[in-house]
Amino acid sequence: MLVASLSFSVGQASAYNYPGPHFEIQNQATGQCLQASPDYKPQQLEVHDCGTSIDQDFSIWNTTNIIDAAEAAVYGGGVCLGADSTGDGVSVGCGTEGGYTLDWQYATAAGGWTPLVNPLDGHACDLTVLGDSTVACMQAQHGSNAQWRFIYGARHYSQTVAGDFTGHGRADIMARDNSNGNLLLWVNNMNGGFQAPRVVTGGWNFTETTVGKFHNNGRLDLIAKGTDGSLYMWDGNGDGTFGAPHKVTDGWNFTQTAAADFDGDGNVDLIAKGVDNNLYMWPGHGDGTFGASHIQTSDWNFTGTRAADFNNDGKADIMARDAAGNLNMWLHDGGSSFNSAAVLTNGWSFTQTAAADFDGDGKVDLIGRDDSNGNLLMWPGNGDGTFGASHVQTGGW
Ligand SMILES: [Ca+2]
Ligand SMILES: [Ca+2]
Ligand SMILES: [Ca+2]
Repeated sequence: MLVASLSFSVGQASAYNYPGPHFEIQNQATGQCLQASPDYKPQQLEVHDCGTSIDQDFSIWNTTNIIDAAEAAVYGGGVCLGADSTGDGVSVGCGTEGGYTLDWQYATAAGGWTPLVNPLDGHACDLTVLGDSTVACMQAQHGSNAQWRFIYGARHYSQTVAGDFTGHGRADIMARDNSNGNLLLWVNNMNGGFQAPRVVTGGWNFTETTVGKFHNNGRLDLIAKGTDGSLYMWDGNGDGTFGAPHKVTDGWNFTQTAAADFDGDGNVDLIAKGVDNNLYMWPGHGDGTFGASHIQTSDWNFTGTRAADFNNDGKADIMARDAAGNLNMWLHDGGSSFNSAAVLTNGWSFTQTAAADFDGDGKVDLIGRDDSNGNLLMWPGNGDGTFGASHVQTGGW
């Protein structure tokens, strides 16, 4: 039986009116966050990597409603998280079309792991992941699979990517400013820091933002998924600016898009996870186009997939987080596949990760956002698939 209404009464909620604090809702077991699918009205909740979508940015509205902040600008009242929209126990959604009650209750202090509680009967109404990407609100579910938390704080940036966009030998950082939708570029200042950000373009309502030298001309290009579901490419000019977008393909129903040369032919390829949980690879042609995909591996139960040559053997390696919170690395086996995963570290509570050489020593480094405080950290690469101790690059990410 699905719960029809939940009362939202987090302690400080009454202090806020929309647009109050923005946050994401993260599952403890998977590390993934809820997203209000833009494809359904009323909204269906889906599960994706934290910080990867503008539709993961929720807000509190007049103390009782949690709304999709991204949709609020379009629909005024926003999209709430609420009761069952289909009656099939698989999806959870609510909105103006269904007349659902919009009340929620969040029982413990903000940031803690807890089930969501139904105030009508006192039972926990836990948002539980069913399958790969849908969510059910069910009673009497407990354990880490049912534990969720709000990631509060200065979640200012999303779509974080990195690479040497300006051709000066050290990696720059690019990310979306969630407050206004601008895509910003922080150029490496060659001294351990970055220049003040410059606006690359406005209206960056794209997801799956990925960078790669897809044209073999030494310039980094951008790839991203539009709100129409198509995948687009912006050819890089090599100076931090880009040409007009052109479509790569329709219907990019994939997540965790990453780019690197996986088959060793010198052309940058794409990998991404399908809704069937397979990890696919599209071989690049070196001219901004790609060949037909093949399944690289099945059962890709990982998040935050990133790719780069982490051990300096000239072959692209893969990094991703497993459901237990371990950060794993698959080193390229030199053929067309990968060695078995090695655990780099456990307790990986970082998102917005990007891999590039920031300090110019020829070894790929890593940046990532600490979800507990919004700091962006940097781990210098050792060039052998391991990393040195992290330092805080900046706060308020
Ligand atoms: Ca290739
Ligand atoms: Ca490698
Ligand atoms: Ca480095």
